[in-house]
Amino acid sequence: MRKPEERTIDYGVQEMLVKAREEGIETAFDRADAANNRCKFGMEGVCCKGCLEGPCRISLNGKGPALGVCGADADSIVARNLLATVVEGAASHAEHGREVVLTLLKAVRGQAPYKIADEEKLYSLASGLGIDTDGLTVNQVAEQVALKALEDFQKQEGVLNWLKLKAQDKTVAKWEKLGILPVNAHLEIAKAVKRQAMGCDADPVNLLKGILTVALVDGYSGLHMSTDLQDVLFGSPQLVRSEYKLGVIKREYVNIMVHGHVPVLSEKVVEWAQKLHGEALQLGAKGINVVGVCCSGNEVLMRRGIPVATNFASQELPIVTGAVDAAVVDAQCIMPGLTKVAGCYHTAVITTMPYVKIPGAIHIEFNPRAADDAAEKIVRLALDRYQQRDEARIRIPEDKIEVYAGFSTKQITGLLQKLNKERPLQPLVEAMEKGDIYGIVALVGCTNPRTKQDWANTEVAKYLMRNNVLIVGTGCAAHSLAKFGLMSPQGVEYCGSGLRRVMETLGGLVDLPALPPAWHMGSCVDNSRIDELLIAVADYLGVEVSRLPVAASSPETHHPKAIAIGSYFLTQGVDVHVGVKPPVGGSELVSKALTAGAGEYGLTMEELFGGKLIVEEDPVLAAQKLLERINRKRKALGLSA
Ligand code: CUV
Ligand code: SF4
Repeated sequence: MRKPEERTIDYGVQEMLVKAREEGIETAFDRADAANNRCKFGMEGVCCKGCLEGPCRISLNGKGPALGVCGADADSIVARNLLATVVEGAASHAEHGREVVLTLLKAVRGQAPYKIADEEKLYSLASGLGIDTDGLTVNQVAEQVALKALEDFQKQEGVLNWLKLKAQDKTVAKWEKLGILPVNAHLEIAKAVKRQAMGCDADPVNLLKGILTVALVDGYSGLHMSTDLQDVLFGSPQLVRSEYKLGVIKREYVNIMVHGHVPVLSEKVVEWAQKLHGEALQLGAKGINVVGVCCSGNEVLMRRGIPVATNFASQELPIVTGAVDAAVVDAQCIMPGLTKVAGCYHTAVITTMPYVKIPGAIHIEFNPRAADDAAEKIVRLALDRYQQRDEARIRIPEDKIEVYAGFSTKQITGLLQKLNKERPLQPLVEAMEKGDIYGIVALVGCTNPRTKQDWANTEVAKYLMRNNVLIVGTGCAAHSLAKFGLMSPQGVEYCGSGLRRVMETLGGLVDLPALPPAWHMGSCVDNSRIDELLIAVADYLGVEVSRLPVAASSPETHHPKAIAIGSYFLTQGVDVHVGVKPPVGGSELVSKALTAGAGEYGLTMEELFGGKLIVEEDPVLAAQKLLERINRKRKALGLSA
């Protein structure tokens, strides 16, 4: 059993782990310790459960079977398993995108209580999609945009509309030549599920191409479409101040924790928490306090400044404070363990989606049409549970910290326009050329109960900042950086002098001593914002994204979605680091295709796109490797090393 300080570097979480142990409550960290003896075949990706002839596993030391019963070898099995993983990630994101599309469509047809919040973004999408907006009302334009989005789940030929809308032409041409362009999200996902099934695709190279197609589905039908239409519905984020860590839970308030992903739900919960404020007062509370966890937390933080309690690995711990009255979830990254922990307190865990239920939770179905009804019920349930609190068991860590978030592309260009009205990217690019900003690294992904929470995420970021690398963060990794001050003006303490100077100059434009050196760009689907920023810089320089001195890093990965996002960045030629080993070691072909340099091993990612996968558990070594890659790309671009 690891000690609390070996499980997380977050003091509040450590304190709650101690409390949980005192009260005999098990958390994911305990279960991770108990599951420590992991199956080697699974770890290397050579276990196949594809049919009832198996499960088959390929020997790792050459002394056992080299083939499954059907004759599949390690290369096919590893590639098929990886495809299945990427499909899970892409399906999660594409379903997210589709839900948002349907919400928008219902909203503009008067069938759901949501309104257009960002008309400017709507019109820019419409024009990008080739929609003639002449004579159309705003709602009619939105309807056309939504229908274009829906086509990406329906059409039988052509290419995803959102890919054509968002990707760089030159890169698209590369994908076309390789034959990996996706037609429609559902079709590609179904095709991929079929091809990895027993008796279908056994060619590892062909399977790798299948992975790339699904990665593009993830990027466009998942990430980009979700962010774009969420911005239309709920507004594009702007710089916002808020707070992080378990100390944001307030004893005197009714506390509602929102967890999951799609803001269609969390936005309504926030709205109804405000509407029912008076009723909370009547119960003797000071109000209703909504706190976020994981990506739902990111969504409402970015647009509403709602504070964030914690991230993935410690999602059960807010409940251990004894002061969370309701935990409401939608989908993805929801630990079933939540209801076990909640069962030891007065907390209601509320599931909301017909296809995501958890034994022990209360199910209140949420759909866009009945959004107000459901959100009201959810908040009322929290008010109800508030009255059942056991005061004696409440203990809330005091620790909390200030953070600035809301770095959408709109926010960033708006800010830079104060320096250069006509060519806002000029100051940023100039700083990159001079080396004041040596490069940009996207610090993304998760935390994982197996590894020390927040440690690798923050260590990689700090090392890079010291070397003047600007960090842009999303997902639960962004939470890690925020929890440790890297997303506040004080974060410049960790910076090299060049980066510090740039952040101080930019901070001056918004009356802050400095801009945080790690920009919070949102949830996991908001990796699209990072993509958009990189494309803007690349277009400005007249090059492909693959040539920029940038990289992505996910030091504490856990979810298939993170693997899908990483694969998506690889298709753009961006180097991707992961700090938890993906299960591909059992196939030299697959691991080399991902990790070897151009010319080092047959066909590799680097050869095809210009970036590769870096697997490195040690955060300092990882940061050094990323710097070395950035250095290389700087040189190739003719920039100082
Ligand atoms: Ni979407 S995928 S843990 S970072 S929510 Fe956080 Fe977020 Fe899950 Fe990984
Ligand atoms: Fe074994 Fe082949 Fe069936 Fe997989 S698909 S379980 S390798 S027989």
